[in-house]
Amino acid sequence: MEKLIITAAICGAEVTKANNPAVPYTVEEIAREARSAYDAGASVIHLHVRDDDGTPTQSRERFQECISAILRECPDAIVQPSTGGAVGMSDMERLQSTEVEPAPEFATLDCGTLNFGGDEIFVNSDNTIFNFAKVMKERGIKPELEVFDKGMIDIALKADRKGLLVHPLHFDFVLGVQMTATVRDLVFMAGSIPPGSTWTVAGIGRSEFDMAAAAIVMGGHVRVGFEDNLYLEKGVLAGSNGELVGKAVKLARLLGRDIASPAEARRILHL
Ligand code: KMH
Ligand code: ZN
Repeated sequence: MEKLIITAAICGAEVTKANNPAVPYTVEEIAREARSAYDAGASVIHLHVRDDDGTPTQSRERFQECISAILRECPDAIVQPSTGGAVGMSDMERLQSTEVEPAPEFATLDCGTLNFGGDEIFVNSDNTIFNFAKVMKERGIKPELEVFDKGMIDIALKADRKGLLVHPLHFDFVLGVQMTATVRDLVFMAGSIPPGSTWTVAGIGRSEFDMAAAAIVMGGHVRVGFEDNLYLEKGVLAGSNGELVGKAVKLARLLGRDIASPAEARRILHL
C-alpha cells in the first residue's frame, strides 16, 4: 500500500472563532496553523483565505500573501487553494485562487451543486465545472475533484470525456454534508472511480476519524482540519490543526500505514 497522504483543511470558509478560537483568519494565523499541521505530518494544505475580520474572500492578493507565508514556514508543503470559496461567490471571484504566481500545482474542483445546510445551496453547474477544469488544465494545475455524492463522480467523468482532465484522476470524497459518511458509502464511492485514480476522504464533523480509519485500511488518503471538524474528541475542541493531523498520524501508526512526505505525496499524486 502507498504511504498515507494527509491533507489539512486548516481554515474553510464557514467555521469561525466563535466555533473554535483557534480558527485562523489573518495571514499570520493561517501560516501558524499550516505550520502546526505540517509539523504533525500533513503534506497538503487545503487553503481558504479570510479578511482579518474573518470574512471569506477569494482575493488573488490575499491568496498570494497567504501562500508565501505558508511556504516560508513549510517550504516543501503542497498548497492546494480552494476554488470553491464560500457559498454565493461568483465563478470569476472563485477562480482568482488559480491566478497566483507561480500557478498552484493542485487546487480543488467542485463537481456538482449541493445542499449546504439550512437555506444554503453551493452552486456548480456543468458549465462552471467544465470551465474551471479547462482553466486548470491550461494553467497546469491538477484538480482535486471534490465529490459530495456519487452523482458528482459521474459529472467529473463527463468533464473527463470532454478531454478536460488529465489522468490519473484524484478525488476527494466529502462525506457527511449531502451524502452520509458510513463505511458503506465510502466503499461505494471508492468503487465508483476509474481504475488507477487516487482518493482522499474528508469526513465532516464527528465522522472525520471514522472515515480516516476506513481510508487508512482501504488504501485511500485522509483529510482532516478545522474546515471539516473542530473537535479532537467528543466535547474537546482541538487546539490546533496540528492536533487533528496528529490524531490521524496516530491512527495510521496503529494500523501500520506510513505517512507520506510532501515529495512522496507529489509522486503518488502525479503532481
Ligand atoms: N466552502 C464551500 C462552499 C472547496 O474548497 O473547493 C466550498 C468548499 C469546497 O469548501
Ligand atoms: Zn474547502
